[in-house]
Amino acid sequence: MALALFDLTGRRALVTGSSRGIGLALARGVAGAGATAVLNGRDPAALEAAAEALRRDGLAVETAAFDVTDPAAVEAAVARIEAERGPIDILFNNAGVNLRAPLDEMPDETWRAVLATNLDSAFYCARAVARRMIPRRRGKIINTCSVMSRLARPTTGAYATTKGALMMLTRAMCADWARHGIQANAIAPGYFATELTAPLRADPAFNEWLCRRTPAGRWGELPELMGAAVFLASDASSYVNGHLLYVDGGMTAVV
Ligand code: GCO
Repeated sequence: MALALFDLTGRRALVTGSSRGIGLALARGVAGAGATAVLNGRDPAALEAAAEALRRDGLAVETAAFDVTDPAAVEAAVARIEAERGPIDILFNNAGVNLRAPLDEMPDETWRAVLATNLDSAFYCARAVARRMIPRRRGKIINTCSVMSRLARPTTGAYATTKGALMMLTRAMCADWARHGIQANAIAPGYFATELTAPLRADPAFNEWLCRRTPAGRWGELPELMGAAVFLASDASSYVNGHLLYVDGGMTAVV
């Protein structure tokens, strides 16, 4: 009985920013639990390559290339997916960039780019999908937050600000949409081995600090995010709303 709660068979999950990294891991996780994963990014070729990798593992996957920072493109893409393929039962707002600079050196365009990709996109995508979930009286929205929803470090001011805001947007989605049968929650990763963190992993001093600062004593591996994704995307979390689930090796539990 309990395992059936995690079964995503027949569900469609749109995962923004999923041609690589955390987004692709989230997509692989929910597809592995039976969902059809819809991969999103701006580069159709990169999307197709990622989709092929999942298909080779026998997973159900579709692609939808659109710019999540463009509200008109988001609305058109969501409408097209629902019209041509079926309802979006699960939305992962995962698209994100981290452009690092001290705040006093950060150009306007860098600040705007990080806020648009990490925060505006989550609002645009959630609004478009929730408008269609509300009449169905069911839906799952999972936002990719971060340990930086609560913690900052030098040069990550724009990124940390968006992840803190995304934590509050998750709670606001709960406030507005829980009554409609929608659960909006967040996964807050710690430090994982991805392209986005490659420069950090290449720095011996940062590596040494990270392994000391993290109780698990190591970087996270992408498959370690899949369980949280399936849990928050499934009926197993039907009474969980507005929650930030840290997957961080214990980092936010200690000083
Ligand atoms: C950094 C890292 C972090 C991680 C992740 C941690 O510059 O400190 O890029 O931001 O990417 O967000 O959860």
